[in-house]
Amino acid sequence: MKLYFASNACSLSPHIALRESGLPFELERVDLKTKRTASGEDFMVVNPKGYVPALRLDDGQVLTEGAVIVQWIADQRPESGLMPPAGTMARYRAQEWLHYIATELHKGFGPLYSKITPEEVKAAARERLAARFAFLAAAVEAQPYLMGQTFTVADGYAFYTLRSWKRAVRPELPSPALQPYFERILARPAVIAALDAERDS
Ligand SMILES: N[C@@H](CCC(=O)N[C@@H](CS)C(=O)NCC(=O)O)C(=O)O
Repeated sequence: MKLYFASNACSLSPHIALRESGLPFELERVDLKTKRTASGEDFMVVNPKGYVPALRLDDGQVLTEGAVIVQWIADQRPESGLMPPAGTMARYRAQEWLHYIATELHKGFGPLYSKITPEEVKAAARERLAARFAFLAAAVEAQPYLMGQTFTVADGYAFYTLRSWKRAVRPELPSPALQPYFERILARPAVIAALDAERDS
């Protein structure tokens, strides 16, 4: 199995999921500007959508869309608890988080990364993101992880968006309750190893 990734990109979420799962995998760095991979592959052939993450499975298929890739990874190791069992209400709750993180948080950063976004649009995007993060903060105020006591792939994805806030907006997180949550995830050995492996050499 091979994960196509870029440093500081949302591919960090499946990267964390893979390390948390203990599944064997390889990493392939993608240059998102040139769409070439470190080993010289044309990334547009791997994933015609042109973006990371993409996961090449052992049978050669390529799976895309981060919120789906992490569920596939979790389902390979059900005993890891990275995702509740399919068909349970808890599974839908975890999917509810994944979808919220993908559509309200991750994609909410879009305007901040564009050179042509007017400053007032960027300010509105930051304000909207802060309001969306407040909902995340309320969920982790009284429990260590989004789903309760157990780390799930939703926390790995949420961690990526918190890191994005620190990089694209300011070092202080939008709600104080998010800081211990961020640090709890940052201290996980799988997360430390993923960040280490993604560092540009
Ligand atoms: N819908 C995709 C979006 C993935 C995405 O936004 N990837 C960004 C990095 S975080 C990317 O590769 N952008 C480069 C590009 O679009 O050219 C998903 O949820 O996985």
